[in-house]
Amino acid sequence: MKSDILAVRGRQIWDSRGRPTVEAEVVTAGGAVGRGMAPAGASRGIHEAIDLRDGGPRFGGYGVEGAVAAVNGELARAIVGLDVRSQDQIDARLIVADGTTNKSRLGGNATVAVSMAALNAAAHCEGEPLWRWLAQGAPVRLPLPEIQIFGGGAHAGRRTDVQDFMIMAPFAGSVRRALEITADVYRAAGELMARTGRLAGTADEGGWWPNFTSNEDALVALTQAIEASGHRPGAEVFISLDVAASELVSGDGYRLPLDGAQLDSAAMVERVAGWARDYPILSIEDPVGQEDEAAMAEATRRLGGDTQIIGDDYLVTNAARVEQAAAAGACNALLVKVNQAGTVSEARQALRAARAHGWATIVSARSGETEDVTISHLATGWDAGQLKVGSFARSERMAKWNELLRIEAQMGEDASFAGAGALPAGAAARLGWPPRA
Ligand code: 2PG
Ligand code: MG
Repeated sequence: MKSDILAVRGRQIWDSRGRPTVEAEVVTAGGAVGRGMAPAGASRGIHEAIDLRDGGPRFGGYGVEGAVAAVNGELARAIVGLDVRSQDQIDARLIVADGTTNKSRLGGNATVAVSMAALNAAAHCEGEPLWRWLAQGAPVRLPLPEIQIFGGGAHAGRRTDVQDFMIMAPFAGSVRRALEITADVYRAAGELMARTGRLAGTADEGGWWPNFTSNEDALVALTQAIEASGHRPGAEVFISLDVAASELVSGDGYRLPLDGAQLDSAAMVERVAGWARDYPILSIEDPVGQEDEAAMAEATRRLGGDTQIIGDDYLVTNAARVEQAAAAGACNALLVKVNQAGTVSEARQALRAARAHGWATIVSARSGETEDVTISHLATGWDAGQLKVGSFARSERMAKWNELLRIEAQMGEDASFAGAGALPAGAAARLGWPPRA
């Protein structure tokens, strides 16, 4: 059959940090080709699929020769001959071929590249844009972007303790408008940094390098930048934080060097709650560490009624972990990173589990990225509601935002923007959503 997988090819390419990564191509008997490129995290969860590296002296140990060999050998043999449109079956074969619970033998970077390549080949085979192939005729919305303005934490030499200072424009009405608003805020923030003698370049994901005296100082600057851009903070533009608190764990508490603070779990929740009270914050990711479930539940109880509480390192795009979190009352939103799971199908299962609990879902890039735009299609075709890709600079980021503009154009008159409707119910209600008839 034309849709049968004929060949799988793997090669080493380079990511946005200049480190090696895995690219895979899947070719069908009918000549359809799909490509997938593995991204890489810097602030990784302990339960993520393993990013297999060669170690040793070459490329600082970041080599991926082993993972590439797995693509060309065992993984290729596992899926050649399958119908490229049967993603579940393909991914099941990849999982069995690896044989471990965390893809540590052949590498989550190898399996995710092959899985995404097969997905793209299936859409090509059907002659459809990927988002439409994924939607299978169901109505889907363009995602609300979550875009970084200052990048800190593990992505900027730990110059702030909080990792991502982002914005959201839930009332923008379209992706096109949301990106225009973001461009205004990003520019205003850069000008503010220059004017105050704090401009020091950009961080790993393209956000302005954070030159601040405290974490709160960054919140003040971001609120000022939103104001200076001409868009109203707390009315049109809101702040979204990724605290990435697993990176701050020290002893049995949290160390925030920039604030000169050592906090226990309760005080950490208190600190984040204080920021949420004093600034127009609509969303908070990983407010506490991945192993601090009781504190995650407490943060959700305190803040989740009107704020999105996202689990990233804590949930690692894993359906079973979503179930466990829901039972514990922790989180009301899931970050979906395909490479945390290692296959497209497992990531989709996690998304479905989150949705079944009424949670919001945010498809996300990693801090190490490539020009691969698959996630723009996943966020749309899966109707995830939100997309997080880092900042508004550097082409590995802009490629994803620009792809959303193309998808918006393909939808034409039917284009619908998720906006405030993408948020968990309490956060949406705070914004007056849904509007009363
Ligand atoms: C995160 C991501 C993206 P990393 O923590 O959400 O910002 O970072 O890819 O380094 O895990
Ligand atoms: Mg995160």
